[in-house]
Amino acid sequence: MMAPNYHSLMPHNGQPGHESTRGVLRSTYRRTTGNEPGRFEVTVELIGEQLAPGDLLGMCTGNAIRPAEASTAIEVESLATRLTLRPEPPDLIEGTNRWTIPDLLPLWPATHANDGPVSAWIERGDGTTITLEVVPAELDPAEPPPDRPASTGPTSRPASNLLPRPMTMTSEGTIRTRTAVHIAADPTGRWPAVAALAGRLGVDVATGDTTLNLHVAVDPDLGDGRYDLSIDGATARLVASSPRAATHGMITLAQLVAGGVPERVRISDSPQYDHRGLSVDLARRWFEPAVVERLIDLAAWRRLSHLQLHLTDDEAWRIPVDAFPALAEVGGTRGHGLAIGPLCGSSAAPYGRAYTRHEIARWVAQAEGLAVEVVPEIDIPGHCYAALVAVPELRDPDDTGGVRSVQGFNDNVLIPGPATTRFLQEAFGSLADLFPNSSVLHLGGDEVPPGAWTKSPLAAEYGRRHNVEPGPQMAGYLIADAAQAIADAGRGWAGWQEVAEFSNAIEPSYVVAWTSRAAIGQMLDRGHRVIASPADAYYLDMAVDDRWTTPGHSWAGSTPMAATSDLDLAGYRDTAGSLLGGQAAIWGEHISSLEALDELLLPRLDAVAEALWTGKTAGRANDISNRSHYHPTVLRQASLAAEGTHR
Ligand code: TNX
Repeated sequence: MMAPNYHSLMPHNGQPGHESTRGVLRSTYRRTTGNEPGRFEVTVELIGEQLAPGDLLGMCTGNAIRPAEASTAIEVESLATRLTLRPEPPDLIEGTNRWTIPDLLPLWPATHANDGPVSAWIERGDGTTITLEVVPAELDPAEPPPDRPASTGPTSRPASNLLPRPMTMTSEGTIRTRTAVHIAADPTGRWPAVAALAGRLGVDVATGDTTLNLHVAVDPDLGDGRYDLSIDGATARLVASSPRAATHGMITLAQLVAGGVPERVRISDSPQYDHRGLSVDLARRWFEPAVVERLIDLAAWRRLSHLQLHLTDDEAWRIPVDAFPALAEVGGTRGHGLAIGPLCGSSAAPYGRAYTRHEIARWVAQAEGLAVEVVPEIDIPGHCYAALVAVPELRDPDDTGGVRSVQGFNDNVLIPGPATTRFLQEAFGSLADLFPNSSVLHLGGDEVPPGAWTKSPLAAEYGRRHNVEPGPQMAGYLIADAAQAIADAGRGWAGWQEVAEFSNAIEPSYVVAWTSRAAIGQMLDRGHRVIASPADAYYLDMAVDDRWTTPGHSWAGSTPMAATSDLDLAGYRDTAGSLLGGQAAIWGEHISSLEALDELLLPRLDAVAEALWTGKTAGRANDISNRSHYHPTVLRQASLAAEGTHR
């Protein structure tokens, strides 16, 4: 089977198609001592043409940066991670093709190259733009090379590659490398979806030198989530407590085929936690729908149970809502001259779009067939810059707040009132329609900027009518409206941990503890059902180490494999059984390519999958990393990796 060419599925800066790259931007970062941010120096060089008076430089950086007073540039405009500069003095760049700008200050110290410029363009006086190729920022002085080169393969061959490891397994006899699975009996009808999954991941379960006849049976008495798989010569028997558990058993069988099927196998298996999730940010970056399909496959292959899709944020709105077509049309695409300008690594050219109904329906069907529940998220009441630009009537034109979110967006909150209530009903109603199989819809609720709603006349009026002080507690009213809209659609609601600040007539299905490991215990103590997604262990957008060239965030520290694999959920006091499980999260700010996505996602996602399925953690980092090499990533097929097993 041919590996799909995922390389073509991600737009790269500097080659967006409708403008050719006619210049390059290089930058260096010098650290200062202590906690003071250092300085970036940026040099723009046009190729084959001169800079002209009136030219502006636009760029997106990982960390927000601003020019110091002594620089050769003055800020014309900025928003979050976007900065537009003009030369100072204005004639500085006349008659030259180079412009060097020293003394650009990041708002906090840069730790990785991707904190610096990641996209850039020149805006000309006539309204046209020149897209610049951006060379990753260099550190000056350069970092010494690493002590040992990064490992490129497994350090030892694991006895079994299965991932996650089943709870109990014994095997013996010769290993058969090319096995075809033939269905003798399958009342669940689940095998075709699993066989198709294996095929997409490069594992051939349909042809081979030997045939395995698979008999499937369902026995609800087996207990929650359990399946038993036995192989004896040419016969495989799978007894599962439910069709979902049967799917898990079939995926285990497909993994056995990928790595080689022993003559005799006994597996008895069930998950420790019901919620084994991955959350993906589809707003900050644009991923082709096929990349999302691949992520569904990768999650299913690791027997994850949930895939959360973060579909809206300040930077984009990615789903159709009939009553507000502008959300998708305006909120889905950003670019120079559009209502939403370049942000978060995109350049001057139009970037991204909303997903279509048809694309979303494909994800829903695919996930359903593979026992993965999709948890779609619309993030309110903060993180709403894109929605507010697309639907200006949701703003308060007289709001003088100027309140800034952590990510640098001003007044990015919904204003409570009748227009917003209708908006929430329509938006969450559409979300429910788009994801008919999702039992829980996620309403976000995170990171409302302090000071929100204190300077808005409309919020004040709402406050008078509802007897609430204009200020942070208004988030609770907006969350309640959204929760009601979700309940009206017959679904449960979930939110980030901030929603626990507000009492709500409708209990959340769960809250996601995210700021730190400590938050997990705090949310349990408050009596909530909790999903553990602590940034210092399960946020896979955190860089794996402190090296300058390593991609990722560092606000929760760097998170090496062991930090992820050692998180022991059994260590939390949970007498009520309220800790439903955990969730890895990959935020999009630093996902500049599918290579970066792979580098951040794996093998740490495997550590999360293993811990949540088995409940076993500490000291497993090496073992999991070794096994991980045999499993598919976004860009790597499982079968190619498995060939290495039988050299
Ligand atoms: C915090 S997690 C956020 C996201 C960022 C992420 C980056 C959460 C509820 N809010 O908006 O993308 O950190 O790590």
